[in-house]
Amino acid sequence: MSTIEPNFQRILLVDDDLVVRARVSESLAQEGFEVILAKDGNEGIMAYQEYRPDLILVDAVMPILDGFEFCEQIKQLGDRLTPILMITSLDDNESIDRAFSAGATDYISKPINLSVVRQRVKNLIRQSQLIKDQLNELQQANQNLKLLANLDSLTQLSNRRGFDDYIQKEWDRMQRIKAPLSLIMCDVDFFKNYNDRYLHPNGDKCLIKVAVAMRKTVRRSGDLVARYGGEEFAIVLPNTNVLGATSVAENVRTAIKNLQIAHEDSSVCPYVTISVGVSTIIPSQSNDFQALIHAADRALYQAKSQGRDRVSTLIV
Ligand code: GH3
Ligand code: MG
Ligand code: MG
Repeated sequence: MSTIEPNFQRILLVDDDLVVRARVSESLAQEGFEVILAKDGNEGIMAYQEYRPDLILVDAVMPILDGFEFCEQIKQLGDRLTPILMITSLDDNESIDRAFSAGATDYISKPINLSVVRQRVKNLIRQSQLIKDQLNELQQANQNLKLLANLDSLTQLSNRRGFDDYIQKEWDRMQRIKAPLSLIMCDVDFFKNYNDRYLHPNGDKCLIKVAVAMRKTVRRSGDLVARYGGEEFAIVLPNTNVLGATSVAENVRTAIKNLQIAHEDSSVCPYVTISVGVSTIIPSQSNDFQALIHAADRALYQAKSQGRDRVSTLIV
């Protein structure tokens, strides 16, 4: 009948009564649970922190730290999930109310009926396992959403948001290790003409091919190729000096040209080409990554105005 795997479940039993501890723990151990014992609230808190149980059984009335205060402390430690089963005296309505308001999940009354304990424990563990599974699924879904939110749907590259997150992170990291951070900005030449001649859906296909070629060319782990917007791409190269970055930029420019995507309305080449701006900086506190973007943009503008299909470099 039972769907839970008792062997993997750990129960913390906090009770000052030696007889209760012995009877309950023996009964739960027979069900396959691992039982951790504590004889007062303080010991219970320490055992909780050490063993992280799947369920807590706690007596309401104990010396030093009672069951109600124990519950409150567990909640203060940030645990909202572990079920707490409080042991109260029979027909003590006030204790039952206090147990719930202190954060207990359920209660059982003394004198303890062992089969009631076993059933309640199994039910609560099953419920909490379901909640944990659902939380895990939610966390996974959230993570996937976050990844999607940083991804450009056309090219599957990082989008502007992913780029911003990444360059900020690498800016901070390079500042700490005092290493250069390089940025390459690429822009497809005469792309408006391309769309006009070959139509927008083919423009999209062209951008996908460009993106794939860039990703194939920029292979070092830590490098990030992003779609900066429209027909502009950005490549972040951490720990890369200006010589290295310029050589990557040249490789990318050549790779795109070598795709030989026909572009009859380009005045620089019969194929699709890109213009590329490169900039390198050793991050410091006196400026931020916008300075690097600005410099790479200026270099790109230079490459355009000097005739396109070329790389231009600017050191900040
Ligand atoms: P330049 O050589 O100076 O860069 O000229 P250009 O025509 O490439 O520059 P401009 O900025 O005038 O035009 C960019 C074009 O890119 C215009 C826009 O329609 C096109 N574009 C931007 N995003 C997309 C997209 O997602 N798909 C397609 N097919 N075209 C896009
Ligand atoms: Mg542009
Ligand atoms: Mg362009």
